[in-house]
Amino acid sequence: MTDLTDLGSSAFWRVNPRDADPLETREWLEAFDAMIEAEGRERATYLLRRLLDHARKRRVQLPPVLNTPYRNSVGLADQPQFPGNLELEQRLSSIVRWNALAMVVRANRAYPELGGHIASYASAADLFEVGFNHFFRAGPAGEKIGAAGGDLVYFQPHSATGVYSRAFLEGRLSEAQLAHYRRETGSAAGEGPPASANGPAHQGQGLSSYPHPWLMPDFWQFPTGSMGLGPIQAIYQARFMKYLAGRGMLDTAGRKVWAFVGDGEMDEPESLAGLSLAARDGLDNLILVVNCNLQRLDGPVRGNGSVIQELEGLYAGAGWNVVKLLWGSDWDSLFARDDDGVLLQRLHETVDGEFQTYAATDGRFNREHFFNKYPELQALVAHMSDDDIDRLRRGGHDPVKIYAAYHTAMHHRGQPTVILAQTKKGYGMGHWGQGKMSTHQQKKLDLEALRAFRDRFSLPLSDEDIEQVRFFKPAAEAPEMKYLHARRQALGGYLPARSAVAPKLEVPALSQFARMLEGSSGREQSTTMVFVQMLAQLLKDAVLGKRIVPIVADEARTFGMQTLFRLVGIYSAFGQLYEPEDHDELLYYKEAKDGQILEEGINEAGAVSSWIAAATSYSAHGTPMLPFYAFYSMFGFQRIGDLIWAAADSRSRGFLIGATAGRTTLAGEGLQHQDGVSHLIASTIENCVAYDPCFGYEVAVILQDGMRRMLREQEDVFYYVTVMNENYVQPPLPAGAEEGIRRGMYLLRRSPLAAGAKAGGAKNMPRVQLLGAGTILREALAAAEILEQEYDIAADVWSVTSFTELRRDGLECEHWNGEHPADPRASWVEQCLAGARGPVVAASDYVRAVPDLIRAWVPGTYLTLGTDGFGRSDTRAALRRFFGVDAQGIARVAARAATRRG
Ligand SMILES: Cc1ncc(C[n+]2csc(CCOP(=O)(O)OP(=O)(O)O)c2C)c(N)n1
Repeated sequence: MTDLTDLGSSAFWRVNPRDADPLETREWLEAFDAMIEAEGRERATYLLRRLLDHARKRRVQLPPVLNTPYRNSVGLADQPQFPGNLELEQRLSSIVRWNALAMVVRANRAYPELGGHIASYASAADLFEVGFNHFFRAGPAGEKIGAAGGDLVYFQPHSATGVYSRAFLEGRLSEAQLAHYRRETGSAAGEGPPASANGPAHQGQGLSSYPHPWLMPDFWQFPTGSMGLGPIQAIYQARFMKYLAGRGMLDTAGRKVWAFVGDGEMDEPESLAGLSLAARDGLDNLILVVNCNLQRLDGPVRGNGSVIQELEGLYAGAGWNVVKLLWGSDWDSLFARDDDGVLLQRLHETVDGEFQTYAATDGRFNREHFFNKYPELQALVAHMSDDDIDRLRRGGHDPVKIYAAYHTAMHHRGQPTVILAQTKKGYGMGHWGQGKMSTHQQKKLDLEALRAFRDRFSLPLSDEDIEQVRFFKPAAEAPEMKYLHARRQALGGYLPARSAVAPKLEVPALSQFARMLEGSSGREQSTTMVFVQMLAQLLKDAVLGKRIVPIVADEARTFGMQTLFRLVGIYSAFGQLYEPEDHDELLYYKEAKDGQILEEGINEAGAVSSWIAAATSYSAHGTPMLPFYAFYSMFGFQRIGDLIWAAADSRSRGFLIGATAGRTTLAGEGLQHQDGVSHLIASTIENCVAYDPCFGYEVAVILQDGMRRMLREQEDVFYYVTVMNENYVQPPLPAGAEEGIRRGMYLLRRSPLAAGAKAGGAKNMPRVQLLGAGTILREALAAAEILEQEYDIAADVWSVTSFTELRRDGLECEHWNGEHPADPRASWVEQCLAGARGPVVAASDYVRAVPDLIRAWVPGTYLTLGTDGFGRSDTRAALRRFFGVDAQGIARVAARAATRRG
């Protein structure tokens, strides 16, 4: 047998080193067996532990103990009886496979640019189907403790075709919908009205490329299309379900979160980001299935090693229950006869690049290159024909083995489970796709390949059906169709299905926030403090209090939120097993099983995943929650923008609070921390309502309105509100300002000089309109004083709470006016500035592109000031001077513009 020590570190995960003294080894093993026989497995574990301790003391190098042999974790003896009808399930999965393939082939025949994938679902089909037939429970999400709710399934995104295909058989999607896979706008000739910029997001009857709740709100629950976001969202969803239960909000016992991910996808940092949390919190409601077809897009995932062994070590090391699902039932007898371990040895020395080749070749090739390597192995398969060898299935293609693995995972307690399922990419696509290097991109199959597929899966399709690539659905009374429906009925209904049924909640009236509306009576206060006060008040609200989910990523003290630790506690699956260092203080660090705060540590991706779970709880659990995730604004849209995009797709409802916001307001932290862009990025997200308020009363109006829209009106929007750490006196709410605050701008200061001018004084006195946002509004107010005192220029000052909302309103008016030329509407910007004289100068703590968003609706001269470029450290005053957004800078620009005109 080969000496495997020369295989190098790439084979580290597989290799069993050479046995220098087999006889001695056997004696040790026999003694070990005898001990197990006599004293049981527990004693064996104890002895092993002692032996390991002893070996460590003697400085003996330990083997990688987290890896188990390259075999199924569930042994034949522990395998449960398969409860289904294998023949009918086989027939069903073949039909689902066909329709999934047909969708892609038809779409690309007609329009080659549409794309799509065949090979991924071909590898995942059996994994999905066993779930659908035996495990995924559906059920209405419920408000009440004890209400049954279904399982939540995160599907591997580019296998969406298989989910559509099954829903077609179930009668939930029509043939026309399948025929419109990846054609969603309905804008082709004769297919309904063209989608307009402001029209409904989804007008056509087409199916989205990947799972997108935004596009198919009755169907998809969880967006997974961006690799890595599925696994992290699933982990935090499972944790959120424990949180809901821990807090007595909802009984989530028995419900599972299933997530199907690719082995290539496991390379994403987000895929791994939640691993230790899942184990730490003992998320036994989570089952992650990694579809290990050993390939990703370009080639093998670990050509020179073993992705399965690597992942096993990783998950086991993090504390997960690992179930390997590697070989189908036909391997059982081979392993049973593998007395000298030669089969296992051969598997261990084979790297994934070779396994791929074995997947792409036939039985004869496999015999010659895999089995014939050692005489003992050759003998092991001597009784098998090449076809028999060809038919040896990998675990992820054998429903019996899949069932056994899922069953084990379902009954495991105290840990999350990962199932490492070995499959073949492009399974059943023959030499046109199976195991081929380029199979991921395969979108078209010729007639010969389609016929071969039909024969391979015994599909009752004529040559004509094949030529037309017709979808196939058996008659309603066909036994497989009855079986399909019966299975789903037994499991509570059909899924995926997204619901938005949840109670509408009453939110406090604005008047209840009198403290914030009245101003700070001369005391200096930051908007962050106002936000925290408001949050503290909301936590005591009779209706909303328990639904608030404060979330932080280790910055609570930065934002002055530590007072909440004691007030509502920090959620911990284990309560508090230690006496906190500050226990004798009033506001000590309190962890509790029913704690309300989610303290995620330095993990923005995890924190926003928690936020998504809470912000979509109205849908996934029928239980509306109101999450506030407060973070360093620079580490939001920029750092974890893709997750926020997924949140938007998920129709999240909740508040993102960008704290320590602004490029010159967060003074000393410098280039990496100072945010001048988040509002620009926020403006690109259709359902993100973003505000950059300056004063506490503006924060109060915005948050109250947000709660109203999201919880009472149940609009699918979420809010991004920036708050700052600069302290200044908070003025009271000016009479009648609410509407302007909500719509994006209002007149805060009318120039006293201009009032005099009206009365007949300086009639032609130059005048300017200053627009200020965030703390830069205060610079605009100061600039107005300078203009009046030093330049004799009258200046009106407008507080702009949201350039992005103003733009949205402008675009809507534009669209309306295009459709209704006889009944034109003016945008809010136009309405506000209609009677205003003089050039308009806007300044904010963000890049100039932010105020530029409203340029189209500003009459006359419009000059914008901002903080373009990189941030840097200095005092606020120096930074504002540097970027030209200080009072002097604004005044200078305004004066020049006013006098030029004058
Ligand atoms: C963040 C991100 N990067 C890249 C892609 C493009 N992409 C889609 S599928 C895929 C390969 C996936 O391989 P794997 O996870 O092994 O799944 P398989 O198709 O092999 O089952 C890639 C790179 C993506 N969807 N998301």
